[in-house]
Amino acid sequence: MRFFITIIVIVALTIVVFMTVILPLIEEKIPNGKPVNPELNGITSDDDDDDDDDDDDEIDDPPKKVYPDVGEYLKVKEKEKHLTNTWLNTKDNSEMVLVRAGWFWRGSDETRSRGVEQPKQKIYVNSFYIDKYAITVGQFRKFMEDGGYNENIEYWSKVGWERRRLLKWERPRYWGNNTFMGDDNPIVGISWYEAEAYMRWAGKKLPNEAQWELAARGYYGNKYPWAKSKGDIWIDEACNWSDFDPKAVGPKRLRGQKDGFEYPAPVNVYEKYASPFGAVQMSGNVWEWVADWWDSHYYDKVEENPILRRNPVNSIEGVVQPWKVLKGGAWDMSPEHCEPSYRFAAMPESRSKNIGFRCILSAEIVARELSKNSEDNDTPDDDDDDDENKSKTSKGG
Ligand SMILES: [Ca+2]
Repeated sequence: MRFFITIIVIVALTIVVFMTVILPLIEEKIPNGKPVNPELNGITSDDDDDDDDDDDDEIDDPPKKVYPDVGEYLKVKEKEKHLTNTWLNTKDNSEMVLVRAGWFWRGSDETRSRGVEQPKQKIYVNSFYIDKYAITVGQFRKFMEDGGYNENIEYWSKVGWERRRLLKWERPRYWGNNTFMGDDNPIVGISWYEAEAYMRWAGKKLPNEAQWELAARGYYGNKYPWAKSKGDIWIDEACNWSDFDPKAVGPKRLRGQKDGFEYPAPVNVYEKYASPFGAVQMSGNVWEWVADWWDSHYYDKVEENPILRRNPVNSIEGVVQPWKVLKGGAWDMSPEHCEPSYRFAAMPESRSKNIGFRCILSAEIVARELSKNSEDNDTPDDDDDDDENKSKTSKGG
């Protein structure tokens, strides 16, 4: 009997010791019972609640309200308060304007243009800077003087250089034609590959279709760039389009009776009709090459795949339609073509007198330059680095 009592006491004591001493020690070694990702150096993210491996459906749907609601916009602004509203890319002396990250409406509900702008959809784009103006003849001349078409093969992609050799591109197609040669006129007659070589020389990139459209329309899917201050209606004098009057006789038939220009206008005309971010002539004057390959069903694909709703860019060359996307309309196009939602396309080898381009820089690159500059300013330094390939903040507003 005594033996059994001793056994029961020992078992009871063992259980008590296990519960009160050993168990807490074991639990302490597994904080919150969560695995820690060694790649994150022990840091766990705020939304670390889902530890399932299979969280493909974690990509957020776009918020119900279109960004920016003021609170969210201010949050991004606070996070990026180091970014200046404007930037000067000193390599090609181009003013650039900041477009802050956010969701925006792209596409159009209108059933015109073969339905390629549908469905209208919410897209998220990271912060970037875009050229305030299209690249000019004067800027392109600098690229040429810097050996852009000659031995500087590093400016060209492999495919671009092959095309240049094969098709004997030595200069833009209309170079020397006075109609297109004003220094402040947009460069035209350049293929997509020549635009690509320029952007590499200038240390910039071509915008993708989503970036271009956000820069032109703003977050709310405005129909026209000037909507912010002028209402969202077509204005004959707000951009250079084909205001050609076939019924008129004599000089009045010419394009330019309403907007002032029969052929391409200098890039700084119509400044007061700039986009919400300050980009000028996002409608009319010249079509602009963007990075994306053409796909008439691309918006459907984006709609079906939530991952594509953030920073979408179509990098797949079409087999039947190996074209690049063009945006913005041109001096010889109708108002409909000049709507920023309108999608157009051309062979990348096309060198048309109504196609030009502008460039972008990611906000990360500018942020890096800004912090470099502020470090430079901390130490007195008289060196003038103007001819180096680096950028500085613009003093202008
Ligand atoms: Ca015109």
